[in-house]
Amino acid sequence: MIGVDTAGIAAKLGEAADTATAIGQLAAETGLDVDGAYAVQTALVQRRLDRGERLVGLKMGLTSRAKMAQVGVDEVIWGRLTDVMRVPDGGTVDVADFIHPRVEPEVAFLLDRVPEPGEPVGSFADAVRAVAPAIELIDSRYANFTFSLPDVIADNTSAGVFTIGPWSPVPDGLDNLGVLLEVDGRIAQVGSTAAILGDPRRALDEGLRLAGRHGVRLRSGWVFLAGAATAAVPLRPGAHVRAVVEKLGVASLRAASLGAASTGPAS
Ligand code: OOG
Ligand code: MG
Repeated sequence: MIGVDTAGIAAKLGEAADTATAIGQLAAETGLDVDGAYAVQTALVQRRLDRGERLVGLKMGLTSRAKMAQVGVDEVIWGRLTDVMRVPDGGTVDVADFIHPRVEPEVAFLLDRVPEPGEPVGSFADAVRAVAPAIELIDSRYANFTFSLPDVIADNTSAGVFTIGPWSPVPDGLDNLGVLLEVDGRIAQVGSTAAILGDPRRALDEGLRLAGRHGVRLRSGWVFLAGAATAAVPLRPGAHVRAVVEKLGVASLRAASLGAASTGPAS
């Protein structure tokens, strides 16, 4: 990847997010490959850490066929979550802080004892303390929400903000729980946790493996988003969104009405 301007690409993506202004795709013109794209993602997230944000977790992307089909990229990807990206359950965001926000239903894990590099992956029950329904608000920084694999990796996998519902102890089975995404009381998407790599627990193995390739370790106390079970839907001003996961409960998020004040992300 000689000649790729990692810092320059990260700065463009960071500016696009900070100003909620779409940019054109970058990978084709800059020759960015997957490894180079993760290096850009690292630099992009470092900009947030430099202004005082803290890493609080990892998110998986494109772990379901529905998501792969929606964006036309068919590889599992991962990105980073910071404290400032987390919106309290039932909280409000302002769509004006984003370019073309979409929401999707997720399953979240609260990590407990994650294996050290080189250590065998123990049981899921050892690695995960609790599970919760969650909502991810994604917002590609690319025009028309259109990107290649390296583009979306560089853009921190379209991460915007996320909301975690109440934590529960890990239930016996996680592999076939019903998932609903509701907008203003109407069902917008229906799915099953089986859509997430056959079983969302597999997303953790993939996260350990894929992030491990880039020297990234998962930490006790981190949140882990396993990836959306259904396609994402556009978030409109004034909308009330609920993600319902069987056995786990509900996470909810509101979009402020046009012109209303918000408690959304500071940036
Ligand atoms: C990429 C992010 C995918 C998921 O849960 O699959 C993702 C995108 O759809 O823009 O977060
Ligand atoms: Mg997601």
